[in-house]
Amino acid sequence: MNQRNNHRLILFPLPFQGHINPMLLLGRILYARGFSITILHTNFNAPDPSSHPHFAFRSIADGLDQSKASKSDIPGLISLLNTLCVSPFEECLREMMSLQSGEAVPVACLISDSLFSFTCGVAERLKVRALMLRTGCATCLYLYTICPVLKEKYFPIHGSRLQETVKEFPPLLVRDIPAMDSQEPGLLFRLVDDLIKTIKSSPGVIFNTFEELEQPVIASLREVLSVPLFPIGPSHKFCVTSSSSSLLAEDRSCISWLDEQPPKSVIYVSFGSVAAMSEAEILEIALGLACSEQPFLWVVRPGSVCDPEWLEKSPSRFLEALEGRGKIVKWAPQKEVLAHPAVGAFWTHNGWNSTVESISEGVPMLCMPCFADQGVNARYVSDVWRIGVNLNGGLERENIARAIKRLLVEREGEEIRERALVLKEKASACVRQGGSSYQALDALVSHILSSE
Ligand code: U2F
Repeated sequence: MNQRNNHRLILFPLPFQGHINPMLLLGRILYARGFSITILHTNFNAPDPSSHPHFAFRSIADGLDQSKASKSDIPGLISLLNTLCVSPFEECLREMMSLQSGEAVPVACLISDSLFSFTCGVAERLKVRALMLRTGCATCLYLYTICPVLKEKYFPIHGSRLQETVKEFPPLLVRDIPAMDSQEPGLLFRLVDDLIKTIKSSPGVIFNTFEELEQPVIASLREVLSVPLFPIGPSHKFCVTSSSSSLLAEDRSCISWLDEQPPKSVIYVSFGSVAAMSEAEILEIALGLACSEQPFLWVVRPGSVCDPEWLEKSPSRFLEALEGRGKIVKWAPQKEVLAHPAVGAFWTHNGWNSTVESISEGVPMLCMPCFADQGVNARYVSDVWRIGVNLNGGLERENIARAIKRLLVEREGEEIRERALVLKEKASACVRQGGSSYQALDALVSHILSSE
């Protein structure tokens, strides 16, 4: 399996957890196909090389003043990185491609996160091909291609229209259209515009999705973009061994806690690596979990809560629920948690990685999208694939408890689980030899090698 093919790939992830994970997974997959892998990364949110001993790591000095980088303005941060990284990235890539660089294996291709829109231009100047990794779903990218129409017709989004169906793309509702706060008005539209231009001029786009999940949209996207698309998901299912690219330490005590719980009884709660909650929201979640009377495993990430002392101030009812029935960790080995037989449902923000990981294990979802593509992902989970429910009615304790019981206790939950298991089987089949993602991976490898 590990016969080297004398080609080096340079992978350049956007420095956020939800982008680092799929890029490093892609590196592992392509390493197993014989490529040498170099991860080029920013100093900001740098991945830990010790978890990936087979990869080479090189950092570029992004010059980001972390104290000034607003983590609540993600579009602003992405835009800033797109400015700060250009010169150090070009310098580093040039050095790696020069004969003097001392790299034993020549560079065959660059694979960049598609939100780094400047990499295409640099690659063109240095005459290296730059494939793009898109870390969201294909459906969302398709929506971005019709962004001018949506902008014209639905923006600014008014409360009265939130429940309206998007006529150009049912069953999406206006509330699901990707949006994200930024201090600079219109910045999200500019980023989307850059993203589509970058992708259209690239030699190919890789996705962590699979044909059976997102057809016919993948076909429409192929037509609109006119570039080769490689849906190779669920990518983590190509890797036999697990290895973490977490920026936070995983608390493995939750696995032994899960071992003690009855099968399919636990609601796993995690809202990803970016979303933050107000104190009032956290309290409502805590009381909703307490009222649900079901076991729960809850990830409360440092930085996702305004007041780090919130647990000490929690009402006694919640603390009682923690006596054996609940477990809180700062960061979990999520893929392992979702694969655990005790987990019966996943309350998620529907970041694309979490959505795919849940689908791969056949775990029904309670959807609570926060921003960006998450509304689209959640709508597909609840209305298209019908493997979860939306937290309609808002973040309110009785409502939360009711939704959890719908999934874990009631007949409706069983039907949802049956559909989720059918989709899980499709996800497993597509990474097996001859499956759609397996073929897409073969095609990707040939595509990379044909660039010579
Ligand atoms: C952004 O999403 P997030 O990073 O907030 O969420 P995910 O896409 O679900 O990715 C989170 C990853 O972190 C892992 C989890 C996922 O691979 O398994 N993880 C973990 O290991 N332990 C934990 O306790 C919690 C999570 C963005 F906000 C979304 O809108 C995008 O869809 C996404 C991809 O572009 O990036």
